[in-house]
Amino acid sequence: MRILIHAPEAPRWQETLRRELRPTLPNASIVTTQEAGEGPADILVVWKPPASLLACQDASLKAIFNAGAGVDALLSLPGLPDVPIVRLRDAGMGALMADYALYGILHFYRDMDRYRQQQLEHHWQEQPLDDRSAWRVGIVGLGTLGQACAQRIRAQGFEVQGWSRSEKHIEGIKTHHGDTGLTTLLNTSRVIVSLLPDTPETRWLLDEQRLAQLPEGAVVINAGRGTTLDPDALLGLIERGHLRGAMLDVFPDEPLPAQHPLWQDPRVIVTPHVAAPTDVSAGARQFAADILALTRGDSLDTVDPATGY
Ligand code: NDP
Ligand code: OXD
Repeated sequence: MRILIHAPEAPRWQETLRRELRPTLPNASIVTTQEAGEGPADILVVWKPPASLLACQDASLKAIFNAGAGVDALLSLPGLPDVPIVRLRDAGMGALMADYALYGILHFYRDMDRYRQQQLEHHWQEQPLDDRSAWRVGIVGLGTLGQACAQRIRAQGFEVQGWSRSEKHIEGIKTHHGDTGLTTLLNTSRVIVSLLPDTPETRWLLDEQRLAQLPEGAVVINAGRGTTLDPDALLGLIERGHLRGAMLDVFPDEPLPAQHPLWQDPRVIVTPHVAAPTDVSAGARQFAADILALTRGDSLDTVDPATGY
């Protein structure tokens, strides 16, 4: 079996996959495109691969393993082979994403945006502290990462609700789905944390009309995909005073262009797509277990190309 890895920014995939697979698949050849070049494989492990790597695959390809949670970059490539696609499920990202979301919520809830401004003006003034109950958090996209965030934020004493495509029942979390569900969630959340994948259905979902459904003074956190939220609409609502601020990790164009007004606005925190880096060891352990399952003919949890995630 030939496992070809294309993840030049994360060299530890090869070493960890080798370690995990050696006891069961001692003869598997596990090589990177950097050392072996592009060519046919039985299994591809890739993060944002070039289309040329897909173009040289043949009938021996059994599956593609996407070394990240979002599959948008992979699914958008022309000539994607018709084989099962497996993506990372959590792989250490849930805990880090929950840190990120919690940081953003506390930043605004504890008035750090206002204290920062006061500091710049050398102005000493205590801000009245809200009760946590006034800061209901809405998680838009209640999947692996959304649920990890929901549980942690709830454990910190915030009321949490969430929205997903399918109906869900999660203890302690009010859940919504469908168009009306999204409106209800937006109308009743002081902060939203968006963790949506980029799919044909979610693209530009959080547009001006939907963002305006948030109550006055609400805060937006987006760490899913930049294409799910219209940044100009967001900025307009902040400038008009309807929204208080935002923390954004993902953008329609990355890196965020140097001239983009989001860089300048003190009410917006911009981070460079770092909310939840993958724990490569955990990811490689998942993929090793999945590759072994594949060799046994067991069914795998795979991406649905029709829904796009
Ligand atoms: P999941 O696939 O587990 O969850 C996606 C969630 O979005 C699910 O709850 C799904 O609903 C919901 N969803 C998808 N389409 C729709 C729709 N049309 N309407 C309503 N809800 C919808 O993904 P993860 O939680 O693992 O990851 C989420 C995203 O986070 C990734 O796709 C990636 O883009 C991003 N990401 C960002 C990182 C960063 O560092 N900024 C790091 C890692 C991931 P349902 O539950 O019903 O299927
Ligand atoms: C991912 C990401 O999708 O890092 O894994 O954005």
